[in-house]
Amino acid sequence: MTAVAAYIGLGGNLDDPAARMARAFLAMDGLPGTQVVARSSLYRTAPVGFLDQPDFLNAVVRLDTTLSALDLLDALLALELDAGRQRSFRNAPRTLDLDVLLYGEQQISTDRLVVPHPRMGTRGFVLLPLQEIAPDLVIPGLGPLAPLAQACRGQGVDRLQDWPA
Ligand code: PH2
Ligand code: MG
Ligand code: MG
Repeated sequence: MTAVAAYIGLGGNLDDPAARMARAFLAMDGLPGTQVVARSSLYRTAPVGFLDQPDFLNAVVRLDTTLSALDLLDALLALELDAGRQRSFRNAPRTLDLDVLLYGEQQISTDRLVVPHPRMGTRGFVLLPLQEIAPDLVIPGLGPLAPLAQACRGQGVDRLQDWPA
């Protein structure tokens, strides 16, 4: 089976999210039929949606994977649980969030998964890290990434230099 390029958004704002994201990066690389082929820097980002919570760390990785989109979703949900993720309310603080942003050029709309991620087109914490690793990307249904990312400047998304060891 040929591999699909999938882009995954990582985020967290509780209990050392940088270390959790670094572990998630290795864990994703270890999924069946899956390799991490690019990763953005870490970004410190102002919370979106529910504002009264700590700043987030965010990043985006590209996976090449032979997993189906739903198998990939299930694998990422399992990694979130491993990281102690609890679901209290929408946009709540969290230890680790792993979102399927893009799965090849596919547009997917099922009960469990909508791809492209339905809110990614206006979120600087997704689009700016994504632009770092895939500047020429065209997002199915939304068009070229560059102008979408440009419109998100000013959302309080700051690139940090290093991932933790
Ligand atoms: N995730 C959300 C809601 N708000 N804000 C930032 N800065 N980063 C996130 O990852 C984030 C958010 C829902 O998943
Ligand atoms: Mg999310
Ligand atoms: Mg999520």
